[in-house]
Amino acid sequence: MKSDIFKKILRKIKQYETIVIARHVGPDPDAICSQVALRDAILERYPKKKVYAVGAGVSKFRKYGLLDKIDVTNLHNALLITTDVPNFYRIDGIEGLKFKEIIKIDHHPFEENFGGIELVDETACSTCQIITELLIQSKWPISTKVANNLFIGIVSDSDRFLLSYTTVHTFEIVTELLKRSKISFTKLYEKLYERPLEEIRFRGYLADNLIVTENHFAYVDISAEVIAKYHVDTATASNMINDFNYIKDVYVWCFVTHDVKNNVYKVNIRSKGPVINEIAGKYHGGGHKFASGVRTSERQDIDNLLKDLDNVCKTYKMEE
Ligand SMILES: [Mn+2]
Repeated sequence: MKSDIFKKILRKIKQYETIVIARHVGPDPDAICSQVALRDAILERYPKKKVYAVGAGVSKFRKYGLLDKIDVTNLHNALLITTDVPNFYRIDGIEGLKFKEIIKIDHHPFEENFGGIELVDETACSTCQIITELLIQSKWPISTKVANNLFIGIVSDSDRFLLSYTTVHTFEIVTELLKRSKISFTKLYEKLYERPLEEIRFRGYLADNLIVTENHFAYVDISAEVIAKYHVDTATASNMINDFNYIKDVYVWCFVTHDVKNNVYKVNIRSKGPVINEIAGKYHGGGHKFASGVRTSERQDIDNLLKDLDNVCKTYKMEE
């Protein structure tokens, strides 16, 4: 029963003096907001505890709250809570941490057991949805600061309740969150969706340069020169992948960004039907059935991946 796991988690939080909360590398708003909201909620309930949200900061997400710059190697007997990450190696900022127990809270398809308490709800639209549920069950008061972040994480990961992971339960949880916290949620959209003009122009480039195959597979291969020309960064395209959701007759679409500095190709893939996470898995990637990513330093991997994605569209087209 989910409510039993919630109780167990709340008991562990009560029990530990030092709690470290971590999420995946290359965070998105759900990852950042889930860890920051959980940290703040625990601190509001237990002000004397030492609770840290760790991992590399991302300047554009500073508006959701600051991360704790601490040396985790000095912490002992900590409770480690991971949010929004299914595999241990992708947890950011815990190197050298001697944690005593671990709790995983995640909504990605299950990948591996961390050996602690596992709260994996693949039906949740976001990790923030699960954290909200946990806080509702805890009966702790939910502050404006915490509620704002939870709402942003839910809205962002479900792409404004557009994606298929959005369920009746999502709306129930959100309704409860809004009732309890009374936050001005429509004001938060500006915080979440405001972007620099450079990004809007870059989105125009993506739309202009999208290649669509006869099998209904669409992709853009973005060079380092283009990134420099538009004054954007190597994460910009991946944050725009959902802007291309409703293109008629496109089944799968993908952006490949070449990050020359770190010698890595970052790939974001979305699908309207064909299952793509197994294909991503072949190239050191993974994710959800219809929303996946890949990171590889090999150009050959990219060429093969694009071929595989085109092929999965071809098969899908024949089955249609
Ligand atoms: Mn998420």
